[in-house]
Amino acid sequence: MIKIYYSHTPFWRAEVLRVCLYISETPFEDIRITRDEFITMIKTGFLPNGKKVPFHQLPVIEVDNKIIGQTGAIARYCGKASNLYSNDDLHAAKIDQIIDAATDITNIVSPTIREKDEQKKIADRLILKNKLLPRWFKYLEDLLSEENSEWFVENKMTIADIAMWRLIGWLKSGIIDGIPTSIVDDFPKLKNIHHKVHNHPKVQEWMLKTYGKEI
Ligand SMILES: N[C@@H](CCC(=O)N[C@@H](CS)C(=O)NCC(=O)O)C(=O)O
Repeated sequence: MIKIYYSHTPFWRAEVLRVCLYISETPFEDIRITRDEFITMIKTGFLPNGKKVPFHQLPVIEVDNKIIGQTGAIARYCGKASNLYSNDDLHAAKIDQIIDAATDITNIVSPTIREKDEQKKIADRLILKNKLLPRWFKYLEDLLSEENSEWFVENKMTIADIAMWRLIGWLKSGIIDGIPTSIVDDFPKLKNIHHKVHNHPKVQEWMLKTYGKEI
């Protein structure tokens, strides 16, 4: 059985793994790491159960006693197990580019979360809000227009849509100071993907069961 190790948060990197397995009713163990355990893991590279984490980062999955890291790689593994990836190489690459875009977007937002200088944080968030996020959202919106579908790939929901659902959900949640809840409002196709995944009955069931509320 696949084991997923991550903090008790619905961040997209882990949530794409959990939710695709949950939707497809593929059994998995959802192991939540405490903050102290996470900090220890970063320092030592070991999980509380003594397993070695390859890049001192989470999420990781464990399969047949092997720990594997890197969100893209493990999202694909779980996507294949869930039948929410693709057997077609071109479709698979199109899914991959969305997962990699989610990583790129995360990588422009995360430094502003770690920023200690309040003035710089405010300035960086303004650039995110006015320039960088709209730019990335436009790229994604254009891909959706070209695909002529409500989904990123193959006219069906895949891990690409699930990853973007949670990434967008995070960005428009209002918890990132300076990033308004309206941040995707000018991108209707992207907004629709969030809406559709969000309202998937199994996703609703997952959120209520796991977090006691919609996220
Ligand atoms: N390249 C990794 C990055 C994962 C990552 O940055 N994870 C964060 C938590 S969301 C982490 O473990 N940070 C600790 C660190 O990098 O020291 C991936 O794609 O999975």
